[in-house]
Amino acid sequence: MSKLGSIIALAAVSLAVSMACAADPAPAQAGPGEKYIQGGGSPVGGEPMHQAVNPEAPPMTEKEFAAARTIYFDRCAGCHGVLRKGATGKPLTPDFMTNLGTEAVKVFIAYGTPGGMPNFGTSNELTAQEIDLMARYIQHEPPQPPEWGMKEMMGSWKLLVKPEDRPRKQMNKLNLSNMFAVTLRDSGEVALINGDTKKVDVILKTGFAVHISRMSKSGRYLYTVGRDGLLNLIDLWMETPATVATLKIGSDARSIDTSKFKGYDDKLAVAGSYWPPSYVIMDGPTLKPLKVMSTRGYTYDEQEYHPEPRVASIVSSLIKPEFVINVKETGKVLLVDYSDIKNLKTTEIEAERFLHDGGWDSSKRYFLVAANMRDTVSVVDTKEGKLAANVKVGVKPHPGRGANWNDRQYGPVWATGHLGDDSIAVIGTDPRRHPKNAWKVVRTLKNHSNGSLFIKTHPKSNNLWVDAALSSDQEMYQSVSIFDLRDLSKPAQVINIAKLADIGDGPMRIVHPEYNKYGDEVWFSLWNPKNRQSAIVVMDDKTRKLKTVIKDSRLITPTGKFNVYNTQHDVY
Ligand code: DHE
Repeated sequence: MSKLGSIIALAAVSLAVSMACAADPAPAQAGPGEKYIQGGGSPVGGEPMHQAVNPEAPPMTEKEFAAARTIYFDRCAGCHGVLRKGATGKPLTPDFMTNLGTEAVKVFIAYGTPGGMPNFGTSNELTAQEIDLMARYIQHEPPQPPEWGMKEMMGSWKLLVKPEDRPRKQMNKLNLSNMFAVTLRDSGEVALINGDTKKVDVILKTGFAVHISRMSKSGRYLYTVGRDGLLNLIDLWMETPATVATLKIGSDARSIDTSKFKGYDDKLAVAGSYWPPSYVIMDGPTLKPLKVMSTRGYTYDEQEYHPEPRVASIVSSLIKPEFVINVKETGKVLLVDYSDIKNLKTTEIEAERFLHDGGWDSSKRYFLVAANMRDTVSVVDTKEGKLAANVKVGVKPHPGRGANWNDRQYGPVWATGHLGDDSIAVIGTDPRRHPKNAWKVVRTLKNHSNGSLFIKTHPKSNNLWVDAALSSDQEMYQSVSIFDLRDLSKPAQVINIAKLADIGDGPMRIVHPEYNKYGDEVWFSLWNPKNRQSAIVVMDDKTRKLKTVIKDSRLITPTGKFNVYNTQHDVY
């Protein structure tokens, strides 16, 4: 095949290639959700790495190599993988790249591909000089970031307040169960906001671009995970809630949870890394690492070796002493039995590739997880320890933890929105009493746009709230759809939350609905870039009217919000 032929062929098969995850909420330039889903900005780029040279490739100075490496980890690694063996994007191995040659590779980088590769050149995201640098860089051997084993973890572990020096009872007057832990993404902090007074009680320093918060079973301890792999353990019982331990589990991470089976309350925690690809089981009250497990291995379908299968969502079973760990690139769900971690038993379930986020059904027996690049929701039966179904849904499902309700026509259901289209897939989840509907899309609702990230309802509510935070249209990403669960034949009411909040200028993406404990308020983040005013907008669930806007100059880039009670009890 000619060189041009190779280019065209590669363009045609390149279904979804590299992108940086938006570090601020400015409109995405690639297709809806493309920028987000491919990830990007990996903190791994900051790690020391050896310059690997390929004699077949055009030469690079040490300085050029270092500059290209930074660009790669900022913009490309999320999709092509740290080791460039391909993840959701194609492999960029030196043999293939040298065969294509510098000029051809430059064309791809500059113009993108119809399959989703962004046009880094014509969009002015990279200069001609940077494109030349990158075209040469990917013809060399990929440098490997350092591993991170028990020795490094123990070296990073800080037990700031020992369990015996902590309070025996709650020392503050806060209504902890209605508190919200709010991710302040770009300041690397978590705000603890009082759900009753709507005041910011405490702001705590956490890991870089902190991602999610999860609760211990008792509701006393809050755990956060930074993208740089730094975990914080926060004791909510202290006079002023404070971090009592930290641990670095790797250099790139997204997920964390705690043991919730009877008898294991507040005993263990588990966190998953993107790099090194692994998960770690820790002592819950101290974060002392107990066991590190690699997720490197073979893809479930083609049984090809993958060197960096990243750990995506993790949930904790209530019916067994098990963590449910989702491995993205191999498409496997691991049910890890933590009752005997010296003799660890793991059930490895073949699900679907590129597992991302998901949540429990209302019975907490089935876990539904989006395999977003395969337009599928995998359903795992955690009681039987096997795959219940792979359900085909819309384009790039993204549920967060999803939404459960008892549908008047179809019985218990769980729903997800989509990044790639404006549909909302409603899936039947009760094989015992509604076998005909189980693991089928029983309804498809119409969201106001594509680009949806999160969807939420509450057992006490009749409403379903859906964002479109990654739509490319400002009116859309500032709006949410609200469906009446008593009559889903009615179209959604669409409300522009950013206009309602009226806080000034900026792109102001409206993201992540989260209910308060009582199910009568829905909180949204008004996510502006870090140099602009952001806010939390509180809506009255019943009237669908604005209740209040929480404005505080310390609320920098708020994104995820985790109500203590709802997170503790997996209410969604
Ligand atoms: Fe997330 C959950 C990964 C970008 C906000 N995100 C998750 C989970 C994973 C993940 C694996 C599930 C964790 C769990 O349940 O254990 N997120 C990633 C990425 O890889 C990605 C695409 C790119 C990246 O480089 O990180 C990414 N995520 C984002 C954002 O840009 C968001 C919108 C803003 C932010 O704060 O970074 C974002 N992700 C969230 C939120 C959740 C989440 C709010 C938890 C949802 C919930 O209700 O549980």
